[in-house]
Amino acid sequence: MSVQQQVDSLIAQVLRRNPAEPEFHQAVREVLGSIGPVLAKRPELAEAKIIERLCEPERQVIFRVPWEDDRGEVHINRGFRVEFNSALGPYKGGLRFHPSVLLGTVKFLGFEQVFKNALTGLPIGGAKGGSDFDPKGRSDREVMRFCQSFMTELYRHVGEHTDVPAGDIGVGGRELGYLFGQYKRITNRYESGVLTGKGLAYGGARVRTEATGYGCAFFVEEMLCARGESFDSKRVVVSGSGNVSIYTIEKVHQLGGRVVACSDSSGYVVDEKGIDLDLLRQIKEVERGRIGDYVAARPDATLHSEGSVYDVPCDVAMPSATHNEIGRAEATTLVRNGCIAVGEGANMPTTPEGVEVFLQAGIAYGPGKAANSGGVSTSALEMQQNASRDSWSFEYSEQRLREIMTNVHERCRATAEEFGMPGNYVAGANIAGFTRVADAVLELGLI
Ligand code: NDP
Ligand code: 2IT
Repeated sequence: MSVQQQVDSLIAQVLRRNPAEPEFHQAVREVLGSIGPVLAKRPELAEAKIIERLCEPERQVIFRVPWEDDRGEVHINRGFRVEFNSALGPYKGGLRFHPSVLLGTVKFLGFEQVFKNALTGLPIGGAKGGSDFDPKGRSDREVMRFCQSFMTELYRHVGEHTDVPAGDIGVGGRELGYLFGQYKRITNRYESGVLTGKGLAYGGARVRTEATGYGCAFFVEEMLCARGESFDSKRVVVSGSGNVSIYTIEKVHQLGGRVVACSDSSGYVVDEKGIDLDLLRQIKEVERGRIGDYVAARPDATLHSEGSVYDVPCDVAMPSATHNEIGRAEATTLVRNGCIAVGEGANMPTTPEGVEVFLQAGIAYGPGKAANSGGVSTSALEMQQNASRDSWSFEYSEQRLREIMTNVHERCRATAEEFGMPGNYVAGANIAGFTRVADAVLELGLI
């Protein structure tokens, strides 16, 4: 069988064994689509069934999460934790609370996380979890009751040496606080290392909150620099207006770019003077409001509820909301409007058709598993600080993050070049991540 036939047959097997999980299929196709050259060089990987092992989670936990709202009505949600691979370290990855969450969503994110975490070079395995709970419009007390119920089951499966969750969509500082409080209460252990993204008051690490957005900006800066460019005076469009978006905007502004648009699920705003970050943070972090509130306070800005944020002409696009937000049409518009770089703060925000448009156009395209790896990397730094009961300064933590992003960029760049695809960060990230985790799996024997 040729390598291509081997890959096709492996993909067909994943599709057959995991029906009705389109995002998981997409993520598997994306990684397997890049690793043919490695399989050709190293037949021992296929012999040891490394791909089959990487496509099968080590453990999948699904549980009922009952809770009561402020009016006394009972709700039943579903909780997930997919522990994908622990060859490189304890399972590590975020929790997503969003009504769209299904098992296939969590599997795609967990699969992606394995290779992302491997790419960072840090000692962390891959996992993801979450629930179809919708925190939007819920009171703090409702969110607390939900988190307590969620942790009442999850606590059995996590631990500083076992599985270390963090935040993702719908899970930020507030939720992690409630989750940690309940874990501590049930286990009677002050085990800081069981979660990352914690508040600074109870064992959190400086820069973790900012890390994904900052790291993505650093990664894009590296890609621009490799082409003799910089953020200086660049027009930037960021999708979303949550944790990743806010700190992407902050760092892009510090690096000399101007973010002219951002969004949420209700629409997007354009502010030619540059997004006012203090205002955005007040609306999103403090008031938990909608993007339209921004325009009410900034008369020069405009609100758009039709079309896409990618209709706004820009030099750099940084998708930071959710998966599959950029299809062929959005990618084509971006390229046509002169976009030269895309850095993915979100996980899998671009469809395969969109990726093809970017690669064909030859723009600098940084896929999520490379560009957004600053978040989980800083989580690993939080684990390191917790294990040594230490707490680093903001400056030192940011410097570590910057070094990590430079290294991730260099690993992707050099790997793409080694395999004859210079400038292709998709191939570079997938091959480098895959090789590191595959080598570890091989050495651990048949487990
Ligand atoms: P938040 O919950 O803080 O923000 C999410 C943002 O994306 C909101 O503006 C939200 O709008 C928007 N959004 C979410 N789902 C949809 C949807 N289905 N359609 C349109 N807009 C949507 O999440 P984060 O900022 O933490 O996460 C954003 C992305 O970054 C995700 O893809 C996540 O997986 C990825 N990521 C996060 C990391 C982290 O450390 N937090 C690390 C690496 C990647 P609305 O409020 O209207 O729903
Ligand atoms: O997708 C991701 O990398 C995250 N949501 C962060 C995971 C983590 O463990 O910090």
